[in-house]
Amino acid sequence: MTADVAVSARPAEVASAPRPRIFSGIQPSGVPHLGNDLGAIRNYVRLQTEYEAIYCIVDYHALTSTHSPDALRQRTREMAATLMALGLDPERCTLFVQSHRPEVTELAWLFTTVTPVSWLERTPTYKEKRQNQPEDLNHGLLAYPVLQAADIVLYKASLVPVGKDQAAHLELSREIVRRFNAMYGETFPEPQPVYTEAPVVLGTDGVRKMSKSLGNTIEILAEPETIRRQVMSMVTDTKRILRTDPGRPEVCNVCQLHRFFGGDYESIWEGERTARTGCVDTKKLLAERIAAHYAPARERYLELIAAPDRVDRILAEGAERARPLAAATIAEVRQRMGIR
Ligand code: AQP
Repeated sequence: MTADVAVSARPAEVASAPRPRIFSGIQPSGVPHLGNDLGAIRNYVRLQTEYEAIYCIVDYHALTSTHSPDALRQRTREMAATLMALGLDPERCTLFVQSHRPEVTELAWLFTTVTPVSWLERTPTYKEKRQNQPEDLNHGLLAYPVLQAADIVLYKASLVPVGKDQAAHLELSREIVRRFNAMYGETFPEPQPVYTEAPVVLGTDGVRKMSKSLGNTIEILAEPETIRRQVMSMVTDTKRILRTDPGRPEVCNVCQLHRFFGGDYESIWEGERTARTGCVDTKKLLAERIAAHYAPARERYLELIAAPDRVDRILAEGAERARPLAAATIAEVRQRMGIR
């Protein structure tokens, strides 16, 4: 089993030691939602100062489900603008596009040769895709976790900030790495996931994980009116029928999300428990707070997306910065595997 790693401030005595390396990838697959931010991006931002942070917009992965070249190009840039708008600082971290460091495809191929197909066939995401999109069950979907393992260890990262939905993939990355190390000698650290305080954010349906493909998202950089509409559509405590019924904040997704917006969630929960407030009031407040919280990021996003050359330059610089790490790993792996 994978151990959850709590990552916090590094003590002063180790602050001068080389910073451990972290890596995470995010798909350029459309509009960012609250699950992405609370579950992963907040940790990207938090960890970029204390760790050597490498973040990648994984367009090769996105090709397993996006077959529109224009959409992919546009979304890749939009995701870069989103991450920077939410707080990634290219001076502090390395941010680039996966395909701009194509060494990753070589490492992924080399990893396919140590990865049993049965491991890939049992991944939950693959099983789900086999069920939901039999018309486009491409090889990339099966090999997705191999490429993901290559993404992480190409840079010899040991920590990976992700949401809990990625736990099975991460476990598979660890297995691939263990197997490689056993066959060819100790080469890679086994990557560990790092979770936020909200490792699984539920969608507006209050039951399933917030996810674009399920259409149950709150789009954090949307106009306030869209955020309001999405929050107002949220399912609350299903046992609270009448306005005068006491609510159960522990099971109400709206109340849970209040934990992350404003420091007064306990008093909001008390209002629900005593029926002093109704679900509609609590939702309106949440919508206002989410919109206000992300308003500055939305402004930054609009500025960045209006300056595509600047975004592209930052991404190109990030890919250059990653080059020596990728080259060194590939040279080492070739040597170990007998590729001349
Ligand atoms: N609901 C969530 N709760 C916590 N973390 C989440 N993440 C995604 N949804 C939640 C985390 O966000 C990071 C980026 O994920 P991704 O690249 O898989 O992004 P996505 O395509 O935006 O995720 P979706 O919406 O779930 O996409 P579909 O519906 O296409 O599968 C990851 O670290 C992920 O864990």
